[in-house]
Amino acid sequence: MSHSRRRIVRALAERDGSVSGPMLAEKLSVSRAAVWKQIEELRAEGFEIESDESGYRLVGIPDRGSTALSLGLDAPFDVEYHETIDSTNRRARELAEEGATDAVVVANAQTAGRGRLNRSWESPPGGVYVSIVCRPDRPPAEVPLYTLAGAVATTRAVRELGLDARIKWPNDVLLVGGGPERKLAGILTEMKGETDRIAWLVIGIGVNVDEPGVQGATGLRTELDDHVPVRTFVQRLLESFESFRRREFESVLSDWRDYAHTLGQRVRVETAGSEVVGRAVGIESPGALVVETDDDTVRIHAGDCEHLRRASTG
Ligand code: BT5
Repeated sequence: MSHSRRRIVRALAERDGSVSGPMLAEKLSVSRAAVWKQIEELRAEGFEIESDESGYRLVGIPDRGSTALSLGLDAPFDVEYHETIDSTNRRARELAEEGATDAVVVANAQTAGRGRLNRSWESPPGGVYVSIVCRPDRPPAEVPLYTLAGAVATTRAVRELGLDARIKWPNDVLLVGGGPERKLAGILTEMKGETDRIAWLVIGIGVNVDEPGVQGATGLRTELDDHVPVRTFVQRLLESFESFRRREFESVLSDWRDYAHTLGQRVRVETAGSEVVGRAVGIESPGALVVETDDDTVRIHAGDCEHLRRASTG
């Protein structure tokens, strides 16, 4: 099934030229008929595979599908792909409850995508909707660091496409050049905690490709005016997230600061039941925004942030 499909496509991808059916069958210890069947299924997934008397040759990899997203991915995630799903976070939570770890759910469209605080996330077809399941052996208080890591990983992947992406605290990825702020991506982190450690964590990332029809939003295709290499984009995002897990996780804070759009701005932050207005001056572990108000310095752990206008630097 899909495991041998992945091995076949890997064997084809490793070769510039063609690979014969018998050679593939021997390499994978399966029958030639099984190879042929898997090649047909790969074609149905969108892989372009030419065949002639010398064998099979891979000439095109699709942007979507679990086999395509797994091919060449340098991170240990098991990818589950859906053309359409209600919510990748909902499915990821289900997998987490079943015991999964290092799993990723990816969809082309969502019918009930969710934002924070039960808001909805518009998820038209052709977007990037990704939810990562992991089980860090860390205290629940550190969860915000993982949200920041999701934002940094997303920002980095967008910047590699040549766009000047910036982060608005805590979890929005914006494009700010050439006009007003435009929201490109958002992150929804959900978790189950035990007293002293995280049981599971789901980091859900939505990146618009086309404009989703939400005021103030934009998409990669709109900004790039070009084909968006969705497969490599998702892979770079996952690899970048993985690199934080391998490093000292606190390093995410300095990367976040490098990409932050919020720092140095006058902000209004709405928290549960109150509002803080002041100048955003820093971020502290595990993700608190430090705001200087007229008469105090406050640390905000959760809320909605609005950029008012650039603070004067004088
Ligand atoms: C977020 O919430 O920004 C988190 C969005 C997370 C979506 C991903 S997609 C994969 C995974 N599966 C899910 O079901 N969810 C996650 P928040 O900061 O609360 O922002 C939500 C607000 O952004 C909405 O109230 C709208 O105003 C606006 N919005 C909705 N859809 C949008 C879109 N596609 N692009 C930009 N803004 C949007």
